[in-house]
Amino acid sequence: MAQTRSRIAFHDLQPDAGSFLEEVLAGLSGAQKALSPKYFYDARGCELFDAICGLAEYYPTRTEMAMMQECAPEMAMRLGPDCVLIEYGSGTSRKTRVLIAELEPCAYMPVDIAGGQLKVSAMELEAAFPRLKIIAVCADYSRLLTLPEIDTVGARRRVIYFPGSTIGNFTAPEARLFLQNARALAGAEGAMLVGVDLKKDSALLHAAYNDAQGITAEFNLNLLARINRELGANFDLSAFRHRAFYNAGAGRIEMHLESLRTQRVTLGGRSFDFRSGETIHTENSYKYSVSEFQQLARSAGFEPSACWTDPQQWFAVHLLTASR
Ligand code: AVJ
Repeated sequence: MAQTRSRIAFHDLQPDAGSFLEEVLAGLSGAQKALSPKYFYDARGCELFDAICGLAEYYPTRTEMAMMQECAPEMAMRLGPDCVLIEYGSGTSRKTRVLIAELEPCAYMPVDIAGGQLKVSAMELEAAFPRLKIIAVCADYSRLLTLPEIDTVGARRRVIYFPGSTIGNFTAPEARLFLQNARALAGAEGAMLVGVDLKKDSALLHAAYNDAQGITAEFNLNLLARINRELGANFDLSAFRHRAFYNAGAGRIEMHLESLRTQRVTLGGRSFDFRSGETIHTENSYKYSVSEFQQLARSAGFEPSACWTDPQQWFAVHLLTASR
């Protein structure tokens, strides 16, 4: 019988439960309570986010997917042969498939904080691309400065794919630092493909984060359910509601969880008081015009070398190359 060898390597660099607790305690201790959106993605959170991506109101996923189907050949041509494709926040790797088919990278390195989904997606990808070498890394990419096995793949060029406008989770200074780190990791010949949601009519933005079915609300509230499950907190989910709005001055959607009454929550031997109407800030989703994002990229040591947008000007994909 023919021997089958898996071409998937899996590295677990995931932050431990202790750092989750510490971050949650610190986040609930400030004047404006806040939690990091990276903690949305437990198994239920991944499921809910996938459902969001299919919502009629949530235009980014299908818009960027259509752009990839149309523009991936040109992207691949510009990037050239013998690339290693690194993806931050790979999720289901659905958009990446289009790019992989055109680019034919010598290896694909998906990086995601959600280990379960990462494993499943890597196996599905292996079935779809039998010759592709896959090195999956479970990690918080916002803190990643090196990648395991990267020197063994023999690539001419490192390409970091960061679709979905996930970069919008960072404030401008955080995004600059993140891009600088990505620039350092990608090296001299490095390139980056970044999907960025464009500024647009605020009613459209509002609808995308306040869907009629309430899936986004469930996604937001699942963060409290996760903290109850994993950290033994006692959040009463019926006493919080989802709030999302466009903050035009800051150029971002903000998601919050609003306390519907005065209440006290206990967690890790500490207690946290909420006033009625007080919120926990759970996510920023910054929107950038093409020139705003290009300026940010330049400030981080990248040269904007191409940019694609959809016909409605809702979404942009930027190709950045390392400037010397
Ligand atoms: C995955 C961060 C790009 O900000 O649009 C979707 C997450 N939050 N609906 C976004 C999200 C609420 C999404 N990103």
